[in-house]
Amino acid sequence: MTFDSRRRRLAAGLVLSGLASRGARAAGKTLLRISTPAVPDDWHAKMWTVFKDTLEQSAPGEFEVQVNLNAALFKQGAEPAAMARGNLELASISAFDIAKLLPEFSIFTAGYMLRDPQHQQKVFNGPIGDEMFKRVSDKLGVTVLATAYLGTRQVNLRDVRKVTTPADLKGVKLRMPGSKEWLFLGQALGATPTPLAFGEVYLGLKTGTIDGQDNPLPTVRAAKFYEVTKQLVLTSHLVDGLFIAVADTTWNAASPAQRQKLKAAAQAAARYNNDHRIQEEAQLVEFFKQQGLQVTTPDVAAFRHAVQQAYAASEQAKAWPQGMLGRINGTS
Ligand code: KDO
Repeated sequence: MTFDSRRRRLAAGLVLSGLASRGARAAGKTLLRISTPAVPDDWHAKMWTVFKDTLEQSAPGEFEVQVNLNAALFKQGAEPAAMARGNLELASISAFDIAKLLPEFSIFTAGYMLRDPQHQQKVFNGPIGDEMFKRVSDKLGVTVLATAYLGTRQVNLRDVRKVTTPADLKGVKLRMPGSKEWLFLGQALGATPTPLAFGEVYLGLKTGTIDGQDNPLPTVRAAKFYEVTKQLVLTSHLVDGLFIAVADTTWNAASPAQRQKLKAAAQAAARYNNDHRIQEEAQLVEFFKQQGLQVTTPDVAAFRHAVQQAYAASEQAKAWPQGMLGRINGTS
C-alpha cells in the first residue's frame, strides 16, 4: 500500500470510527477501539482477541471491541496522544511511550533493571506499580489494567560479527524505535542507534539501511526478522513490557461492574500473552539455529556493567523517584 493510499484509508477510518463511536453509544454499546503495531502472529496481537472474547462473555452486548493490528489505525507511539484526544479507547503502551510524558517513568526503560518476567510482574503488580500507575493516570489520563511481558530484548544482526563487549557494536547501525529514550538504550549498548518505525524494520534489514535491530525472540519470529538476519546476540539487555491501558474518559464512564469486567479481560489477555511468550522464549534458540542463524552469547556482565553505568550517569536518572531503584532491586 502506498503512503498516500494508507493515509486516505486512515483518514476515512478515523471519520468512520468517529461516526461508529456515536452510533455505538446510541445503540447502548461502548465502542472500544484498540490500536497496536504488533503483527498478527505475535502473542501481544493475539492477546487482544482473548480480551475481546473474554469481554463478550462477561458483558454480552455492552461493548463493541475493534482490534486494529500493524499500526493500521495509529502509528507506533502515537497511542497515548490518540487516547487523550478521545480517538482511541485502549492500547498496549510501553514504558518508553510513558516516559516521553512522565520522565520519572524512564526508570523502567533502563537496561538490566528488571531481572526476569517474574520480577517484572512482582514490581508492576505490587505497591511500586500502584504508585507509578497513579502518576500515569494523573499525567496521561489513562488507567493501566494489566502488564504484559513483551519479552527480553536481544540484538539481532544482518551480518555475523564477533560480539563480546559493547565495544564490538561500535559503528553498528542498530535500529531502535524513534524516541530519545530508545536511542539512549541503543547508545548504551555501544551501537549507533538509528530510529525507524517497527513496520519498516524488515525492509531496512533486507536492504541494509540498518545493520541490526533489537527485539524479544518471539517478535523476531513473528515479524520474520530471522529471514533477513544472520546472527542473534543474546545480550538480554531489557526485560520489556507493555501496559494494557484504557482511556480515563472510558474508564470513568464505565459502571463499577463494567470496570471489574474490563480489568478481568485485560488480565486474562496479559496472562495468555505472558504464558505463551515465556514458553516460546525457552524454545526459540533452537528454531533460529535451524533457520541458519548463528546464536552467540556475549560477555553479558560487561554489557550489564556498561549499560548500568550509562543510566546511572544519565540526565533521565535525575527524574527517577527517590529510593525507587533500591525498591525495584529489593522486590522479590
Ligand atoms: C519495537 O518497535 O521494537 C517494539 O518492540 C517496541 C515496543 O514498545 C512495541 O511497540 C513493539 O515494537 C510493537 O508492539 C511491535 O511488536
